[in-house]
Amino acid sequence: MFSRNVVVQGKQSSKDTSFLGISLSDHPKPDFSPLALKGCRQRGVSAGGVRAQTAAVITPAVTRSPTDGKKTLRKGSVIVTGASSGLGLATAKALAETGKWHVIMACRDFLKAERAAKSAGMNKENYTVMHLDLASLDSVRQFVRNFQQSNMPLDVLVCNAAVYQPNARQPSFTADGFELGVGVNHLGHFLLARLLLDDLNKSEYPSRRLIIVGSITGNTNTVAGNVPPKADLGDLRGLAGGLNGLNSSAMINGGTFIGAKAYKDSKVCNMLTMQEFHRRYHEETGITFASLYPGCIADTQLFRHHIPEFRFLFPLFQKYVTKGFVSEEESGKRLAQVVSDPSLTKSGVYWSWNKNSASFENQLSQEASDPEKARRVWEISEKLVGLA
Ligand code: NDP
Ligand code: PMR
Repeated sequence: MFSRNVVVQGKQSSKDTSFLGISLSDHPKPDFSPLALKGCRQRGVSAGGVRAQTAAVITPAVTRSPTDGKKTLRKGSVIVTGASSGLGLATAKALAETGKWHVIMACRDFLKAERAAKSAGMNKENYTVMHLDLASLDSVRQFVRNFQQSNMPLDVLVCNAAVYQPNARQPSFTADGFELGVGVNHLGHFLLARLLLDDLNKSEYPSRRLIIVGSITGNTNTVAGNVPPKADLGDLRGLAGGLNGLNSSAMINGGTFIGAKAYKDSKVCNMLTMQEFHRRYHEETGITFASLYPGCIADTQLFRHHIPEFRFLFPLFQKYVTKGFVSEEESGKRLAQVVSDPSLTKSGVYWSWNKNSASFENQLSQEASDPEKARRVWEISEKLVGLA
């Protein structure tokens, strides 16, 4: 069902800094401008599915110099959702600074993203801001069309954006009527990733990756995951009912609305979705599917809806009590590693980092690694976003 013109996949050692013997530091200055790329390839995205390609012309990832025959790898092209602050911005900055990546910052607030990139010192030639509001499926589809029309290649997609409403007493909803936390964090990203899978598959880049940011707080096999309210998707009756709070609950398990639980449930969906992608598509596409817990970045805007006292005390608690605190900069380096490190090509993995900031494959909770639940979340989600 799934065909790819070129499959370039290799095993790398952890010390390797090159893909297939191609120097990553030998980049020609890439030109992703629409004019330069126009006509580089044809597109074949079907409604959320991936379909066999017909004579697609691909932006080559590797070119050989006509004079000395030396191979060079073009700049990688990576979409990062929610790159206007916190982890997303730090990751965009870390990748852009290498000079080896062009970052498409997929953000709902264009001006905020531009300002953030500027104040982070990102060089204009290393990023493009494109509008994406994950709280609207129309916006997700429009983003995909815009991206495809730009004719930029897609080598890595990072689903990072999130909302967290710990103090909301009543649910709020996306444009399509889904509870906001799960609607943005899971359903918007689910549609985005499905629609862009074909583009990832077309890329000739040596390592293509789809990364969905998870969290420790969705994993009940940890202390953090046992702080109430705990994640629990139950029998998915609320999700199956559309999370609209009218004829169904706004919560995945069908229970009463709790903002913090909606966020944690959405993170479980993120981690289940990554694994389901892996099971369905890794073997035939070679794409690496991964999730991660970047550490507790306790001073990001994720906590903007918490009371001021919490925002003051939480970073101190994480720094001095749990010692789980990481800076935005450090977390950005971690996610950038999952995007580009040649040693992190293993698919289906949930990455974490130890006290020395070394990455390791972490264990997910029973619920966050339940294949039957993952399949059902996938099937219900594709109905909700209009793919099935
Ligand atoms: P931030 O609030 O700093 O960043 C979230 C980003 O998501 C912002 O850019 C925000 O845009 C964007 N966003 C929110 N809603 C939408 C939407 N409807 N459409 C498009 N973009 C949207 O939080 P963090 O950086 O902390 O969070 C990033 C990721 O890290 C999340 O997936 C979170 O779950 C995860 N994470 C965070 C941890 C932490 O300790 N902070 C720990 C574990 C995981 P805008 O700037 O316009 O608001
Ligand atoms: Mg948690 C023991 C380690 C640990 C870690 C690594 C985190 C991470 N937290 C830990 C423990 C505890 N937290 C304990 C013992 C408590 C009770 C005092 C506690 C409380 C707490 C609150 C109220 N923690 C929180 C909150 C939030 O509102 C945050 C949250 O759940 O956001 C969804 C949060 C977090 N703790 C973390 C991390 C990473 C978060 C936030 C972000 C996230 O998971 O995305």
